[in-house]
Amino acid sequence: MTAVEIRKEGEVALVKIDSPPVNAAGYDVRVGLVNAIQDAASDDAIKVIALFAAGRTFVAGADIREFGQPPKLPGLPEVCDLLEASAKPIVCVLHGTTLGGGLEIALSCQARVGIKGLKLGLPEVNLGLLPGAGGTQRLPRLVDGKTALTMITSGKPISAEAALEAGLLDDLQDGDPEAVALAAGQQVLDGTLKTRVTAEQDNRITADELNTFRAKAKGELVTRALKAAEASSLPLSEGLQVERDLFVEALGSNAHKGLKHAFFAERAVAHIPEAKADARDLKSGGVIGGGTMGSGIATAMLLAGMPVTLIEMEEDRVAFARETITKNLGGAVKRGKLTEGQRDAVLGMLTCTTDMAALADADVVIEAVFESMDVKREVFGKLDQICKPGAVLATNTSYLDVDKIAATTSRPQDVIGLHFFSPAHVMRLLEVVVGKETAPEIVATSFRLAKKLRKIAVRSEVCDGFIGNRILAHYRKSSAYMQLDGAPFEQIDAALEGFGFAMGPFAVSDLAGQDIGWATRKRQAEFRPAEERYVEIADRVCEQGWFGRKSAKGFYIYDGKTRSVNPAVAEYAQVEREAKGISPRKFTDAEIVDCYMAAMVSEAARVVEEKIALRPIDVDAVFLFGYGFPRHWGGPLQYADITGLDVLVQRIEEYAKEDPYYWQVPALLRELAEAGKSFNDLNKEG
Ligand code: T1G
Repeated sequence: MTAVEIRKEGEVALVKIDSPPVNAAGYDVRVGLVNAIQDAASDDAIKVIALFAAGRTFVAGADIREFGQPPKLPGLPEVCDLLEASAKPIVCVLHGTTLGGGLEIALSCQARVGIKGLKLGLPEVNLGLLPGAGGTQRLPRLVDGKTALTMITSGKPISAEAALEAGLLDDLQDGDPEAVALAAGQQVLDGTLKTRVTAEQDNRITADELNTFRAKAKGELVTRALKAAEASSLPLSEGLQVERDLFVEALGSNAHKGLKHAFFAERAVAHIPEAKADARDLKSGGVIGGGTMGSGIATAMLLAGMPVTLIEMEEDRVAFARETITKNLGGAVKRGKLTEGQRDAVLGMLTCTTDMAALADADVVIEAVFESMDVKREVFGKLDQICKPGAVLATNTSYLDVDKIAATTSRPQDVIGLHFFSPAHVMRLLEVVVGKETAPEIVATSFRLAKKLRKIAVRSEVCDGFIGNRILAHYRKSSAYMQLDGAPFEQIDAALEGFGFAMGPFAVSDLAGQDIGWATRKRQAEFRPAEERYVEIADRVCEQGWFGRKSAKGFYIYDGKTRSVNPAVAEYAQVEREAKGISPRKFTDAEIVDCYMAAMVSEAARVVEEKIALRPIDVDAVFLFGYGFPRHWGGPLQYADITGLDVLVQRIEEYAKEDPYYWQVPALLRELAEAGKSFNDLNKEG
């Protein structure tokens, strides 16, 4: 199949791009476009060219997979220049999600016709880039400055209606792209559809608009995009050169590497060994437990259009669950995601009861009760009796052994872990924990459920804490060790927020509730190896009943919207240092980040080594979509590749001189470093 075809209808040359899945402007599409335009140009019978695409969307951008590869000419800028210079008018018909390089192709044509449902945008900043094929120069010549600058700096798409109003589209039609293209070609011929050469239009960004956007610009990415847009006041060829230089600069940035990796992480995790298994029906759902997690899971199912039966032990808990779900849906109304009418209709699909028999016909049942093995095994014993054959029986445990839970049923092959993250109707990550007996169809069905709930599902084997919490349990210790060794906890939080985390580890534990970590530490105390360092500061805090935000005091003191450091914490640290003969030392922010990240990478490497995660990119996805990992770093193992695996080995060996038990170089990390390979090489092996 050729990526670009040309068909001539009278005086109209129909040029069709057909390169699934999203007609990305890869090398074949670019060469195909050049050939087609030159063919039409040299055919005297042809008076107008109509460009459109097959499939679900017009060009959704440059081919992101080509970035970082040696450039293959013609590049997209050259293709756009050719389209703009065409002596015969080119009308471009846009449908689906016309983004980035796809919109730049359209901007270079002499007229644009949209098809209803179309979205148009320049999302390059989301990839740590900026439009690199004329978007920052040609867009301001077709629409007002504010619209242009908003699209370039926000990366957000606009609707077809807004594009028509802004003059980006010259017409908006309904129907099949090819038919619309032919009609548009004839309208150009009969003069009912006006054409114009973008290069001949004046730039419409004003100095005031530029200053306004500069004043509110956050971060290097937006500042760079604004610098390019500013050059649109120059003659087009000069402005294009300024844009190109800034684009090449961005292409080499770590932020681009991280954000590109994050883009593919979101998609790569769907490639699982069980993908081809027959997924089962998912019409209705059941939830056991109406606490924060259970109610959140029920809300996510309702928002996905699934009727839900929620079970609670007592009537007052039943009422509390319905109230919580109603509040969750109220939030969606406030965010404009749902109308009040839709909320009421969705609530109509909810049944809350104490009668477990009501779960008999549910296609999937998710247990979200108290995190105790005994309680969960009791629940699964009952589900085994009640649920219909073939129902998916899932546990939302965040730590416990899924195999042990499955073993209480006569159908362990139908049991799986579905680990949601709080709030479950908002957080995008879903860890799908596959037990020894879990059938491939149940895994495939769980990934289908995730897609239905608009979650990013990541496959995990069974281990204590699965992928995310296991790694968290390890690297969190490093922040406690640094605190005991002299770094004030507030400095640790600030250093990691500077690195890009939305919140530092101490603020996160205050938000989650210090009592949860305390209970875990107490549960683990009898199993803690003697050689493992243990920091008691957090225990001292909890002994005061200071559990964080929920008690307005933890490591921080919370007074309304303000937060201040709890001075008692530094005293507990000093007392423990003196007791253990530790002389405090100063840490730089960089040392704090290096240490924290080395701990995260260490355990992440072990999770890949032990095949708990399928690939390194799966670990990255877990942290990007469930643990607030800064997207521009692409995840802990992408960070490791950017930092250098040999550098991390050296760092861990350095730290091990002080604490050889906690700091051990994972075999996989050493192996890759010695072979000069990266974690991304393992992703490619897939
Ligand atoms: N390049 C390469 N592959 C792409 C791609 C792209 N631009 N867009 C999507 N794919 C793959 C994706 O990895 C997946 O593959 C499959 O297509 C389906 O995607 C010079 C520099 C278009 C809204 O940023 O936002 O142009 O996993 O699962 O949910 O100025 O894809 O099946 O193997 O996401 O329906 C600018 C990126 C590029 C748009 C469709 N463009 N794509 O969403 O499907 S930079 C973008 C999207 C640029 C120029 C610059 C979405 C979508 P696989 P999907 P979807």
